Amino acid sequence: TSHIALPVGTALDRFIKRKQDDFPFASGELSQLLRDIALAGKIVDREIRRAGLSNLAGAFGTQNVQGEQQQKLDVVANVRFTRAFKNGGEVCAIISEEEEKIVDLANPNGRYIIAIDPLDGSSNIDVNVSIGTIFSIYRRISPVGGPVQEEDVLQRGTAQVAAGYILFSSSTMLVYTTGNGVNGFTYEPSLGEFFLSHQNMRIPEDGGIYSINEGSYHSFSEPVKQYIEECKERNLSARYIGSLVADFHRNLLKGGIYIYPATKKDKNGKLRLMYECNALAFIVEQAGGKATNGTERIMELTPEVIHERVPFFVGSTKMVNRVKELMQLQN
Ligand code: AHM
Ligand code: MG
Repeated sequence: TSHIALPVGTALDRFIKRKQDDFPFASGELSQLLRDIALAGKIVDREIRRAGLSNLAGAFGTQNVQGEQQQKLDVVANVRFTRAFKNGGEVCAIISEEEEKIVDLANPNGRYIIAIDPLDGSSNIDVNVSIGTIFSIYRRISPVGGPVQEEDVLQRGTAQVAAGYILFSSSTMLVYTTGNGVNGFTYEPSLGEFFLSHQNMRIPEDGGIYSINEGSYHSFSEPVKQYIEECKERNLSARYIGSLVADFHRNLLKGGIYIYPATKKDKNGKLRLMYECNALAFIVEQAGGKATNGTERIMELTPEVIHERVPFFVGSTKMVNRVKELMQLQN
């Protein structure tokens, strides 16, 4: 990371450049890749902002690979990000929540792999609620020049070289880490630039918010139920937008825990290890928090399939530790 702390208000491009200057022997590909993501993010932001007017929102009539209704903006976002990675040339393959299989970008010299949920929380689009993009960046394992292998995309979260999210809300923000802390940038649409607004983000060690879809209470395991009861006894605030990036972002700033546990119906919960959990786990750890599936650290899980789901407990260290303790007592 830079030896000089960059001031709030620094433009994203300059920020990335200054960080790059600290690694004179690095190729600069990762920096370029982050710029590509920011640019695609701006394009998606534009599509979202005009969605209501241009009749873009609404069911697209097809379903994504998880069998859910796919909204038109998901498709748009998927196309925009894919195109940015294809044209940028640094990425050889993508795995996306919107694609059943690995997408080989025919950039055989690309040294990076992307795992992305192009637009998470898409059921919220029609009702004008915040949505987000989540991404992880990995270095490919197989030799450059050859075909992409499964081992390239099925890496553990600990292998991420960078991860981030874009939150499309009352303002649009890009938050990312390259393993040296977390920084947040706010988009200024009239200038078309992201500016550093949240320097070296840290999640409070303990928090006053718990976020879970409590409607499914009766299908949670006993330790999860017990943890919820404890939250109530402590008079914590219940906050659940139902849009992962927005719920995560609020808890990151204010301190709290987000839980999507196993339910009777979904033994592994709902969220995807590769597109949602690993990236947020990397960010939360870099901000001083924790992420677990109840027993193990999210980033140490070995993925078996690209669309794998996993129970997810993420947020302030004390809160995650407590729910983990309850889970372990039961086992
Ligand atoms: P999606 O990837 O299909 O958009 O679903 C993920 C979303 C998350 O944003 C959110 O946290 C969760 O699903 C909400 O699920 P539920 O409605 O079951 O509480
Ligand atoms: Mg999603």
